[in-house]
Amino acid sequence: MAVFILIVSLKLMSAVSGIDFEDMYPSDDQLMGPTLDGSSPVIFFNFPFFNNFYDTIYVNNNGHLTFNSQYWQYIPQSLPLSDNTPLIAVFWMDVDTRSTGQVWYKLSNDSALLSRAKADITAYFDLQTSFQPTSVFTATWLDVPYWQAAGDDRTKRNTFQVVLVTDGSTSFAMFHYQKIEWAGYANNITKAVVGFNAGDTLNSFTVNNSDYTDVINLEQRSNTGVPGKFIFRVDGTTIEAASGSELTKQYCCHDQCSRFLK
Ligand SMILES: [Ca+2]
Repeated sequence: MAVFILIVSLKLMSAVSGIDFEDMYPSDDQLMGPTLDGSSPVIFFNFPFFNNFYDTIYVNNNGHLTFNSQYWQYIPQSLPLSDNTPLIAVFWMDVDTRSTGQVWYKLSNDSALLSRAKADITAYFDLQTSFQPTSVFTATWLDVPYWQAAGDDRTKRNTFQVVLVTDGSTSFAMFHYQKIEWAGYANNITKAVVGFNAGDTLNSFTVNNSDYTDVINLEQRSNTGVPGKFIFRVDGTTIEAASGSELTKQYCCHDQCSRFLK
């Protein structure tokens, strides 16, 4: 009996995951080639971010998006950055897709997808009931390993996604964490960074603030009530978190101020 319980327990433990894969958005359009620190070519996409308007975006292999140029930096940095790079860190760590794992992205104005995005946004932002998105940009890191993973870590994979939604003046970012099995190098001292950087060296918002445990458990956390699903409004001076059930306990915004949400 004890063995049976142990087996069941192990299966339950291994089944822990974040947002269901079928609840992620489609991104099956452009596939980035195998790369260590490469980026997509320029993608023309109008997106308001931290009181600025950008008309280009890049998907970078190491778990981030940038607006003005490709960005190869593989070592996650504390936010705000000191180098004037506006950046969305979905899961900033040293991804390596040279032998396995894929990074996909897709820009769409498909009406069904826009309706789905509108429903997602208006479910959590009370003042956005009239919001009519005009485009959705999705990037997905699918079963990606990290650079020089050794030992047991060689089989660990992460699957996560960012969905950008905008009507041209108001904009939102959804983070979807389906499976997070690694969050740093073997020593776990360098950990993934998740958040938003305005690029003015002053304004930023960091989702995971404290330690390795925070970021390795992102798939079970949320600001929407759905494990592994976060939504933020990102067009203004400050980042606004979704008003759903707060499963994530710690946030950080604007330098080092931190606050607990419920
Ligand atoms: Ca890399």
